[in-house]
Amino acid sequence: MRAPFIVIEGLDRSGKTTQTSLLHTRLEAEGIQAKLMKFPDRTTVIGQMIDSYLRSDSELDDHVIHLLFSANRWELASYITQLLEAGTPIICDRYAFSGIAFSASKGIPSSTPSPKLPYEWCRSPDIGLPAPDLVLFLDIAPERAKLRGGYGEERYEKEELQARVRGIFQRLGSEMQNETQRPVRPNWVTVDAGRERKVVANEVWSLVEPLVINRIDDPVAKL
Ligand code: T5A
Ligand code: NA
Repeated sequence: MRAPFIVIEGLDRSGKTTQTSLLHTRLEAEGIQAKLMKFPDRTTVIGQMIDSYLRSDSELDDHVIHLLFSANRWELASYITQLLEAGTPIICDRYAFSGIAFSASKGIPSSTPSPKLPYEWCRSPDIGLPAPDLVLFLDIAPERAKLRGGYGEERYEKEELQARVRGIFQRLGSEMQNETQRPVRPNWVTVDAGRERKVVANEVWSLVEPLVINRIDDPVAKL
């Protein structure tokens, strides 16, 4: 038996950091020490390059930044597996799904015939990473997210791009529910993130609690 790997995904300002931290506190209150993680992890050497790019302090080729986001996850891949096997649940704020959704959304406005980075290309660098046992997708309309604090400060926080990102997240979610040939099928649950913090937190808790209590029988799967 091992601990579960839970990922919280969503559009910018959907409340991922708010919800991962509420979940972490609730687990603590239940006497469960979970590990909180976040991608991008801006503290590593690769993370600092990502941070500078996101703040528009530096420019990078679209392929390069995509691979850096993935490399930033690979930096922590074996640590993730070790923690889970040692019995520590992981609550993770964004993961490979953000990587695919944001990069594959580049250059798809109606003016361009095809995306700059094909979807399948975007998926490949993350193949083999530890797979989460549950993905909670915090869904919110970009026009509502925009009304929340801090929106628009970083590179990708533009309504049109966010709408395309939402479409790719939805595609990822439905592929995960439908694909049978892939060895892993993380459970993908869409949560309405347009509601009050506490209401969202209660739904998140109801989905996470059984995994944490029952734990996981299978070894850590791979994306
Ligand atoms: N990215 C990321 C890639 O392109 N590739 C990748 O591989 C990865 C991992 C930075 C960018 O990087 C891209 C995606 C992003 O564009 P980030 O560091 O996770 O990613 O971004 P942050 O700026 O830290 O976080 P977000 O903008 O995504 O915000 P959150 O975490 O979703 O939202 P949160 O909790 O900070 O809340 C935002 C505001 O809303 C309020 C909060 O108080 C806060 O002011 N709020 C609510 N208001 C009303 N009702 C609620 N229910 C609310 N919940 C929160
Ligand atoms: Na965040």
